Amino acid sequence: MYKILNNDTIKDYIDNTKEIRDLLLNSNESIDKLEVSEIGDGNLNFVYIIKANDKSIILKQAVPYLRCVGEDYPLSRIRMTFEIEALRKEKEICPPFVPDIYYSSFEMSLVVMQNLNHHKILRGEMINRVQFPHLSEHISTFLADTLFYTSDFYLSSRDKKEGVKKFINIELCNITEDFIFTHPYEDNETNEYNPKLDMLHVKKFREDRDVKAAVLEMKYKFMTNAQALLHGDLHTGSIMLNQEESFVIDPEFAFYGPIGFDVGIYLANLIMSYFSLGKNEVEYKKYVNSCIKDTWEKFAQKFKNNMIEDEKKKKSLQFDYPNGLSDFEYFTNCFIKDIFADTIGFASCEMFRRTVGLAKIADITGIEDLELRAKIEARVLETASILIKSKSKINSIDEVLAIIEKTQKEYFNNEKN
Ligand code: SR1
Ligand code: MG
Repeated sequence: MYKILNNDTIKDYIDNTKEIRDLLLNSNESIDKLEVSEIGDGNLNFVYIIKANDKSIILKQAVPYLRCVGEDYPLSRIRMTFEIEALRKEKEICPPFVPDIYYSSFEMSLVVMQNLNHHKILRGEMINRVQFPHLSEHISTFLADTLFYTSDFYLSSRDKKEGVKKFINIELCNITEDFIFTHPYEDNETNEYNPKLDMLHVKKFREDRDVKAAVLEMKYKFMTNAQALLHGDLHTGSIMLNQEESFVIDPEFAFYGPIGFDVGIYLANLIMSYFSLGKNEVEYKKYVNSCIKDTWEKFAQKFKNNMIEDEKKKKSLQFDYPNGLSDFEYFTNCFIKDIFADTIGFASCEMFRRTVGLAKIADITGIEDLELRAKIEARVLETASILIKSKSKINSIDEVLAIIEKTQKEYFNNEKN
């Protein structure tokens, strides 16, 4: 029977769950040996680290409400089922980038997994200005492989539709539909504003016909375009890493959606990290810039390679003629061009919502000087507006970087100090 665990009751639960007990204790050892602490700082769930005998595990439990709002916002625990199933699928496709799962219980809405105690959350590391040489290589592979191997390009029609059915994640999709695609563009009570942000910046994008039309287009795609199994919440807080390894965690928002959503959410978080940097942080800016460029370019190349290699293996009759493979390659370029426009569109929506919506990001909220923070937020909103309106006309990631750079330069040039 389901019960919400806490620091005290968790020991008894482990005592009665042999699979977990055996991970930490010898059979004759008492549960008093267990050290438990709750370390979750996310918006949805409770996360415990449990240690004994130099061993440790992570236990993550979903509660029947949205943690960051409280019990007034009920949320079904079924999200843990989606998280467990998505972790399993991602592990099958990309083993080096997904933590090991040791135990799971649908009844208790919990999962027990590898404690990544030699790894840290990417967002925090970016705030501390740490560089990771393999990050873009790893994340681009994770994106290209999870998104390709769950798509119609790779799966049979039946298997793909079974996948779509398995991952009908109504409630968490609803959160995204509300908090990314709806509330930030209306006067909604859940929105939160930096008191120093001039509301004219908010009015400007909220009353821009072309922004509104583009946001609705992205929302509609999110709701209808079941291209591949998405992580669904791939921001920099969903990655744990060190200098050698990177792990993608927290896929409870997983569902079949548009490929550009995962790529766009991740790039948006890099872009906002870039905007949070000061004028003189030249070296780190260069690094974040390279992450944005490399992630997109490597992802696009790897996804295309996956498509071409798969086509070579399948040798479909449709392309069985002398120029067949190069014509298929032409198709892969057209496909990636569409994904790029979607990526820019979804990235822009993430930038709007992280600025005026409920869930913010520490890269920017951590800036204590509210006036300075407001200037950064205004730049994020302006850049998101430019990007979303020109998403179909932008041909390369370098053009995206040039738009970001231009907004940043104009701001620094207007600054007196
Ligand atoms: C209302 S929940 C806020 C956000 O937390 C999650 O990490 C998702 O990004 C969601 O939109
Ligand atoms: Mg999360």
